[in-house]
Amino acid sequence: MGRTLVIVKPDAVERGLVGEILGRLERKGLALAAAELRTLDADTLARHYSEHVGKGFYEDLVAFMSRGPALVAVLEGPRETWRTVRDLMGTTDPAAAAPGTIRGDLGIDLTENLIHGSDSEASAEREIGIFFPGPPD
Ligand code: 3AN
Repeated sequence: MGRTLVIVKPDAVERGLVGEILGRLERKGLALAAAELRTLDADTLARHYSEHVGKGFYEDLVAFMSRGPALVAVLEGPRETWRTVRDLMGTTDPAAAAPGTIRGDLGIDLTENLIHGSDSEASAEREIGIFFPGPPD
């Protein structure tokens, strides 16, 4: 069993795409293990995006990610769930993401790219710990 962290970002919530995006993950066969609509604060985002702190786009990224509620969720699947989610998401820049992926079908902007998914097993466990601290169910 593999778990990963997903954030349906504020742009997707504003556009009414939460159901579309979670639906794609669920139709693939992944299961929701936890989910909550939350407005993310700067401290939480600095932990989550620690590798991007100080980069040119970081301030814009935090302003965007905290401007309204996001849907934070844990998805479960049989194995390497993080990779399954990343494949369904498409590449970081929606303008270049393949048709058939979430970003390729639904987005065009590099910062407002709809969804976050952990990029490794280790990232998934680290990020789940940030957003859903406490013992696992
Ligand atoms: P991904 O979300 O595909 O894992 P990361 O972790 O490299 O991509 O980047 C985190 C977020 O930072 C992206 N989802 C995007 O919103 C934003 N981002 C990344 N690179 C850039 C960039 N060059 N310019 C603007 N925003 C960026």
